[in-house]
Amino acid sequence: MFCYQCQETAGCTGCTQFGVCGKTPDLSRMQDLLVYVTKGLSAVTTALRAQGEEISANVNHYITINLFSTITNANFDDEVFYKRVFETLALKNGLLNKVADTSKLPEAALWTATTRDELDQKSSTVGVLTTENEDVRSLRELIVYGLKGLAAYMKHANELSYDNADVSAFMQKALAATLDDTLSVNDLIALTLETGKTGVDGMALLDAANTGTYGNPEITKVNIGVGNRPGILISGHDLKDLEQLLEQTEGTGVDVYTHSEMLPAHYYPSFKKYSHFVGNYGNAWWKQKEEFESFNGPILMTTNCVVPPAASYKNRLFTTGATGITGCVHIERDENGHKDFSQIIELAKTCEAPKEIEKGEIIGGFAHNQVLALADKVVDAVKSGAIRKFFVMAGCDGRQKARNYYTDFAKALPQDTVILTAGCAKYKYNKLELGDIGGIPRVLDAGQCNDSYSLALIALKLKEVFELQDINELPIAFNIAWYEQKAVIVLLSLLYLGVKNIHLGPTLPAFLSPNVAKVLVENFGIAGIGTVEDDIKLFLE
Ligand code: SF4
Ligand code: SF3
Repeated sequence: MFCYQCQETAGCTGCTQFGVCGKTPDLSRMQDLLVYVTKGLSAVTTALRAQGEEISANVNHYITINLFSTITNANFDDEVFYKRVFETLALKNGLLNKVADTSKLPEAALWTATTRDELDQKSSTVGVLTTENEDVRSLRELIVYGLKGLAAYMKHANELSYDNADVSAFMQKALAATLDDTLSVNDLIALTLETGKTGVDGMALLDAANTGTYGNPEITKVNIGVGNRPGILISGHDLKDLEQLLEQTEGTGVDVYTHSEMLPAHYYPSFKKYSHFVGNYGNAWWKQKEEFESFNGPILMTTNCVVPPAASYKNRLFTTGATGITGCVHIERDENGHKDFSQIIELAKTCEAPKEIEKGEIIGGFAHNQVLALADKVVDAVKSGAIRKFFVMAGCDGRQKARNYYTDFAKALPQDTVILTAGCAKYKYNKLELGDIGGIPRVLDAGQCNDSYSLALIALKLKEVFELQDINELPIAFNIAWYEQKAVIVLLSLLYLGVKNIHLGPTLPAFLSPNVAKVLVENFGIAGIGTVEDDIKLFLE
């Protein structure tokens, strides 16, 4: 196996024996094969679009979920990947005979198989390292990882009946392009930026889907303690799953708690009407082994990040959507999108209430609509000098010790600075007592990682208010933490929006070759992190 798609990749170069995340070599190669056949299908759909054919939403959505399933910590169930490879081949074979000229199609579009043995054999020959030139490989993977992140966001929007066929068409064109040996490094750099542009479109779509369905996030205090009834813990990013769970648990005597990236659901008006929606339990994804243990009740994983569970709570762990764990019950949607969570609810009734691990409240809900409602106050604070600088610290959290940098950084920032956050990165500092500036909390949480879009909108609005030409003239610094591929699409989107000098940590991606890293450094001022002291000095210069 060879995988270097996430920040925790072994030795900061690549997982070759076993995934640090728990991915086995067999699973890794079957995920490689799924990406390969998805690229093949995308080459076919792209050729058909060029002939003027329309591609159905079903095919678009199928491709989206394929990519999403291969995101770090989404799916550890080998069988899912065999099944999806066969289904992808069947979809592709059905479309292939409509292509007028198949001679220009890549091998991935023409290859097919009918037995598991054939899949096993092929899977060892289609991994990342099959691209020999390290710069081409680096750019291809940068694009594919960005597309994986985008796919996750599109899937959530699709669940809420929001769609954008142009985004799907681009995703498939870009996937097909990663098979094209005639593209130069410069072509691939251009495609990388176009991926960022489409990332903005995808996040805008998801923002419209979430706010259009559940209302605009508003300032909310979220309880981090527990009640005395049994509970279900829901994690991941899928708000539609949460909605269905809240509806089905109402009046059953079972409470619902959020974990990790589901925390921001509390900020949406639509979910406030549920009195059994008690609060948020625990922290970011990587603490799940201890927190799922002490929660006592069932856990529903709607998306990444799930980690292979301990035997002690495995029978309480359920997956749905793109997630999967061998041996855990997976809840499927029916043809109308309905999911039946009754077995989770029945199990919850037999469980003890969650063990209290902390008490108190955290505050959030500072997505674009809420912050813009406070715009006058914010602008005045900037003009008067009460706020000297904003620090965008969005992104992911992770288990590496080096990430304590972000807690130390937040603590060391001067009192006249404000942190803008989104994603599970927030857990490194959202429970610190950092105070407020004239009533504006010093940590403004916009929501999930996809709500980084909100932070970009806020920056664009401030640029307009202060009548600046360039977003980089604003008193905003970007110190982003990344872990998995959703952070890659957030990063590419920010680059597309013209944001310069983004610092990325705790380490730079292993998939950036020295030459590709150089392009990012020279053109966008991308940098890693140093010591807290040096970095704060640098940012405040
Ligand atoms: Fe390694 Fe990350 Fe790939 Fe898992 S996802 S195998 S930890 S690089
Ligand atoms: Fe976290 Fe996985 Fe990335 Fe949505 S839950 S940000 S790491």
